Amino acid sequence: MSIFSKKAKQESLPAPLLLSEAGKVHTETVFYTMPAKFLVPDKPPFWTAGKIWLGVAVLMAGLIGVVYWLLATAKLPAARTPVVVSSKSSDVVVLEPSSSSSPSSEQPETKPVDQPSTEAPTEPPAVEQPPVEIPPPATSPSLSPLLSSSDSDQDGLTDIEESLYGTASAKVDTDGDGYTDQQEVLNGFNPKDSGRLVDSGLIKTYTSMTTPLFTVVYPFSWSLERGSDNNDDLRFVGSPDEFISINLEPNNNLQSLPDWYKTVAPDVDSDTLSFESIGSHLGIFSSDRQTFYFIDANRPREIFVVNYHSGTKTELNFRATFEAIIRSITVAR
Ligand SMILES: [Ca+2]
Ligand SMILES: [Ca+2]
Repeated sequence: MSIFSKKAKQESLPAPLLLSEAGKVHTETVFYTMPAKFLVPDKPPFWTAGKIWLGVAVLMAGLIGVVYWLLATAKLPAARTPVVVSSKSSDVVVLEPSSSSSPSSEQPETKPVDQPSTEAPTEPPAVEQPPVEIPPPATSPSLSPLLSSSDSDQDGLTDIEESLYGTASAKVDTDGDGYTDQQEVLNGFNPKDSGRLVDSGLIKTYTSMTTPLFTVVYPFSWSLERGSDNNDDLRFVGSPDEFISINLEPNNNLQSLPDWYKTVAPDVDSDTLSFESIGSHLGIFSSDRQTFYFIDANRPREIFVVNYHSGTKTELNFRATFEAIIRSITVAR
């Protein structure tokens, strides 16, 4: 067979069959040429991408515009409302009736209420206790001294004091030594027997907590109360209604007793003040004679204030004992 015959035979044969890797048979694809006018330009991908980008840009611009519009419309009501209210006279009129009670004044009213309520808890503690501690001087000069209770033998010791010291309420001089019972008690002697009162067992001695030390005696059966462990605020309690107190008031400026006294009782006429000697102490009595003030040379920066608290009593049971306590105060050098 010649070459030409073989070639012709191949041209007449149908498209050859091809075997894929899997062994399946399929027909080879045949491409045909088309006229140029029907051909798609070479730049379709480029134009397609451009259109996409343009579309995306338009869409984004639209979205931005929508978002901006939404935000603008959302803010407008809140921002414009007050403007409209203030501009509309009708709205102002509506507000005025409610403000007839002056809304601007209502708000201030609520605030002050809140402020006092917050200040209230801090203010109540402001309780003035100093006046309670200040010994009651003779703020009313017209106060007249209370009388003493029954004194059967008229020796200056009430019947109650006679029993306190164990003396005879019917005898002026119980031990018959020539001195009355009152004289002996006031001067520190035993009214029942010879010797000193301090050795009789009828009294007790208190020694101060502060210096310079001072001592004071008081009836043995009385109780002692102290203000605190660090000071010498003392109370010698004779009965539920009666006690005698000792307080030391500061006198840092070393004022004279009358000058200091006037600072405590400014209403008192200084002309009515007179010094009296109670034992070795030169001091001033209040007009009711239930408070005695004196300065001891060994503690010049303090005022001794000895007070007889009689409570609701209308007569005094322990006036001699009150004076005896003042006399017994002794300050160490
Ligand atoms: Ca008496
Ligand atoms: Ca006597």
